[in-house]
Amino acid sequence: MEDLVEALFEAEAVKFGNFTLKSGLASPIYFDLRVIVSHPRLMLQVAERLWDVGRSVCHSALLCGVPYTALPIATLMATAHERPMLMRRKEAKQYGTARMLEGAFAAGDVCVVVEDVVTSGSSVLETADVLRQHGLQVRDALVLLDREQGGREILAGAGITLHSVCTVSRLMQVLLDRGRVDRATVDSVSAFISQNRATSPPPASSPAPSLVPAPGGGPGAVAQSYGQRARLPSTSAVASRLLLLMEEKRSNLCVSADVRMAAELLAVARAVGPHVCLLKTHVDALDDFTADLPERLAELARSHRFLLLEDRKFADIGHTARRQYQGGVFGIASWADLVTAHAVSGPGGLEALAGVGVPLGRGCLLIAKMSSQGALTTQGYMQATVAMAEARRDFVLGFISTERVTHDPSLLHVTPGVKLQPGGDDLGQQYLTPEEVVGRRGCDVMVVGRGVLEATDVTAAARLYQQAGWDAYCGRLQPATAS
Ligand code: 5BU
Repeated sequence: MEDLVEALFEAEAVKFGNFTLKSGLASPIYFDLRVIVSHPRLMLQVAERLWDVGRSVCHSALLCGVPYTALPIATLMATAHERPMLMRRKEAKQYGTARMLEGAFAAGDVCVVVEDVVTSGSSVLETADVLRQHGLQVRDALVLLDREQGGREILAGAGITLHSVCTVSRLMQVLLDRGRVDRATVDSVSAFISQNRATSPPPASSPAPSLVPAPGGGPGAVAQSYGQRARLPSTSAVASRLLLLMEEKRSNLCVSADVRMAAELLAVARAVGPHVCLLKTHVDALDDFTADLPERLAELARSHRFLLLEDRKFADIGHTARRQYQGGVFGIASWADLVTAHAVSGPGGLEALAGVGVPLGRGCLLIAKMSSQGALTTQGYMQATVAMAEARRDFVLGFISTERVTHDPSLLHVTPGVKLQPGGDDLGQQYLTPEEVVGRRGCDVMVVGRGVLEATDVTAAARLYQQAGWDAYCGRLQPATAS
């Protein structure tokens, strides 16, 4: 294995310096395993080492490489050991059979996923999802390099065991022992890895999460101010806009303006405008939506400095979701700063929404854990949602969730089901208090609908919630950063 590590270094499949990752994070280490196609002996070595770690699970399984880098690697493994292979397409063909998966298989067959590098596990999950949608069983994934940034745990949450040839720590030790890197480089890589771990949520049976610092000892999201988080390099432009606005207005309150008439909606926007960072709408529930309403709402949003969140909960296949976002009578993309979407339809739906939203500077909150009783948003689902968000950080600024699903300070947690009196309604809604949501659970924005709307004085109620949310936030900050 030591020789393989050195050969990867010589082929420049491992590099050190300052790199900006797909996620926007600045990293001192970069892996580019694509280069190994130019080094046939190295490719064979990689395939053999992967077979060695996966021998016990591969001997009777189909193999599928994550496109594109792992495709030739999986091919070498399959031919050398006479195992049948499957090929996953990244895009369905536009002609002939529109298949996403090529090769012969039957429902119930076991397939092992092969990948070059795993960070959060999202690319393995994407391929595993396609395989599972075709009735295949995916229980194991083989990877050459585990970056030790939470991928193993996230995959475990989705029922997949990760078998790795090498971890980044091991790789750094080998390169240090062989005089290829110095101690300072090893230290900067290990600091980066521990500060940028995608964390998995606690198991379903554990009590409500308490506030813990980020793994590795760095300041987690809950210990940093909104303003500090707005300025992190990994925070997207739209998330920064919201975080700065929250800091400036001293508000982590989103009022859910669930009313029947457009005039009522405008009146609520006017009444709560000074106290909120977000105004949430359900325009499809209005009795009298008209084309001029969005511009009138946008005007109020500009003058009171809040963002508009249309709680559309997109959940369809990409082709349909794109139309729903861009077109129709509501033309949501043209006015809503943020939208909500379910992860249930897989990455294609999100991809389509991002294709419309990103060029317009819009953002999306993925629904990780709903507030309603009996919601089917289970731990495995929540973890897969995090992985999906991480793969589209240019569009996804965080989650709708009743608990934190990641410690990453650049992702926001927006929580519905909030009232000063805990309890619920007769249709399964469950309420938590601002102190529980923001103070104890470490969520960032609280969504309040009826708690404000049913008050006799809507403005006074919004002010009360604003204060309660802000007190809970200040209480959770370290004394040094409390404002
Ligand atoms: P309430 O009146 O505070 O219960 O309103 C809550 C709002 O948040 C309402 O518009 C819901 O559609 C929305 N919501 C929610 O309550 N729970 C969820 O899990 C999601 C959205 Br997602």
